[in-house]
Amino acid sequence: MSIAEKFEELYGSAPEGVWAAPGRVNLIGEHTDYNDGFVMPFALPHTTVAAVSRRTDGVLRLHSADVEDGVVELRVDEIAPRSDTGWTAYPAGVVWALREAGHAVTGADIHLASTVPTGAGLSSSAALEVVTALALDELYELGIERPQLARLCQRAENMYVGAPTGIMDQTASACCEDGHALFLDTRDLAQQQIPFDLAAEGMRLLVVDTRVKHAHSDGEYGKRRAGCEKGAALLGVTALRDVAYDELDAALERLGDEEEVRRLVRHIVTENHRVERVVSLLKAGDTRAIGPVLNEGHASLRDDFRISCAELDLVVDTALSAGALGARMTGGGFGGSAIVLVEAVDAETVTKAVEEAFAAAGYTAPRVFTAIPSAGARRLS
Ligand code: GAF
Repeated sequence: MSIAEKFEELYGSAPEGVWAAPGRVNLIGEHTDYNDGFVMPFALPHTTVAAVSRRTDGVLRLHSADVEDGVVELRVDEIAPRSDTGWTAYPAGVVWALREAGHAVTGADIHLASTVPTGAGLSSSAALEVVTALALDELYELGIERPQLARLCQRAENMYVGAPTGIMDQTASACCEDGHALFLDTRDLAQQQIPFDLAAEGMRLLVVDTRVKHAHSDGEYGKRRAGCEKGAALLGVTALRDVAYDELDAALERLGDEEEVRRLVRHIVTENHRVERVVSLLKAGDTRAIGPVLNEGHASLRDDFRISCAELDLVVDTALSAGALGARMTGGGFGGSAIVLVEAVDAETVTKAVEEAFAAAGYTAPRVFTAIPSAGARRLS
């Protein structure tokens, strides 16, 4: 049954439209987005699809093919931050954020279905938020530009769901383009679409989902964010983005014995520099040379930011020993996925090596797939 047919079965008439928004992989630039820094995600072919119709009676009905909740019914004038905790918080949070921004959204019937793996660090939450926001933006003719739509979705996640995340995932889902990675300056949301077609160059980027579930609303993400903000305050800057790479040593010295803050600052400043290096290498057509930069990024997340885990480290170490060009964890950390850059001819060997290492360690078998840079959110029908 198609998503539109399911909508009709649930709600008694055909949807006004069907939209899709993708999950993402981040190539480089981790935890820099709440430090006004640089990120470089690209959209996956995996999407969350929403069939949607407007309502005028203040009722919001939500249904997902992926959970067994049945139809959840809410009232748009009663939904409030932190009032629900399950999957419905994401679409309801978007309705709340739109209304709070002054947009007259008077209700909706929504049916969702997703192929974005959940808890895998691939932004299933952002896909859910962005598809809801785009559908309502178009149906209610709100005329919100994509970057601002992403901001509203981030607000829903921060205020309504209660996860203190940055702007990367929602912007990736809303703004990425087929065959490109998105170089985003999270300070002013300036974007550059960078051509990223590994297949044409005989390479592949593998995503290895460790199956270790992670969440952003628990304390560790927030602790890193608070530590970065403390670092910026101690250094007298608006955000760690303002610490230039060649001023890093001096900045670390000024932080004295604040050892934990020093490590966080070192990661953010070097990571912003790594994004700029990857952008330069890709623009120069020197794609293979990004491999070592990815490796440095992983070491920094593991040793300085301390958000890796044994399973992610095993993917990276095994893949590199088996001949990968570069590898690192991607996304928020504490589980989720790693990315592995390989020559296409080595993809199978590297995949097998990782699978065998997981089996030998007694870990749940990882899910491995090739990431194809795909289109951002769009209307399907
Ligand atoms: C998660 C967050 F949602 C993003 O905003 C970003 O901070 C990322 O972790 C780490 O780079 O995906």
